[in-house]
Amino acid sequence: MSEVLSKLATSIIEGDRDVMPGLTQQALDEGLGAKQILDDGLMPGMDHVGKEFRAGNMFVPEVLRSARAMQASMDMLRPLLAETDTKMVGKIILGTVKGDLHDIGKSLVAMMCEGAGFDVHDLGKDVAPEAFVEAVKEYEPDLVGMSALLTTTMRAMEQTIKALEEAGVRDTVKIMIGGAPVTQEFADQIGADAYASNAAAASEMARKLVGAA
Ligand code: B12
Repeated sequence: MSEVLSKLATSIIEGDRDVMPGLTQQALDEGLGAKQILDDGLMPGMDHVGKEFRAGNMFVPEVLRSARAMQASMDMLRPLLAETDTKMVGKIILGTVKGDLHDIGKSLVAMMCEGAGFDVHDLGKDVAPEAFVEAVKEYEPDLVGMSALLTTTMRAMEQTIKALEEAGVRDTVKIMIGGAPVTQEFADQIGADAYASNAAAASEMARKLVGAA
């Protein structure tokens, strides 16, 4: 691996946001393509962070720092990736369901999925079932991810799946759900395709669902 790519990976692991734009520019100046920088610099860094988080060696604040470091580089690479029409692993829309304002975990999932090579459309929080339906029609994603942190808003996940069914687009996507009160049993009960308990597991699951892992 070129030195600048391994520096990018290390800086993500260390959560050193400040050095990311400079290193990204250096990689571009050295003639590396945006996709190569993503695949061989950023993704190995985030992959390592995901593994450490799952092993209990890294915690949420550190993962957030790493994700922000990655974002600093992605902000520069995104337009270049779009320009060259680079094929990402897949497309995912994510949102916290209606009535729920908790978005820290969902944003973490968004950043890990981006680090895993997905084109991510984050719809934000308090997202109504109709807004999910509209987004599925507009972006034609492979995956829909829903987050809920309140036992009272978990029902909105079921309502969203129903709304997707009624709009005739349920079968065009895989649905993955998560959030502290959500369980695999609940996912089965409401007809979601997958559940993951944390952001690292979510990005791995997302890759599995699109057949990339
Ligand atoms: C921060 C917080 C808030 C903040 C949210 C800020 C924000 N921008 O997100 C504020 C202050 C706004 C808030 C408000 C409320 N909160 Co609050 N909040 C929390 C708190 C302390 C932390 C949540 C958090 O961010 N965790 C860290 C993240 C990283 O973890 P996470 O969300 O679980 O996400 C991980 C996984 O679940 C998973 N995941 C998450 N989403 C997804 C999605 C997919 C697709 C997948 C696969 C995985 C996945 O991956 C994530 C990363 O690893 C929790 C308590 C706790 N310790 O959990 C209470 C908590 C969730 N809140 C609670 C309550 C009751 C409320 C209020 C009703 C309080 C009130 N009376 O006003 C309001 C509700 C507002 C609303 N309508 O949503 C209760 C919920 C009880 C329940 N079971 O229903 C909790 C559990 C506190 C408690 N013990 O009572 N809250």
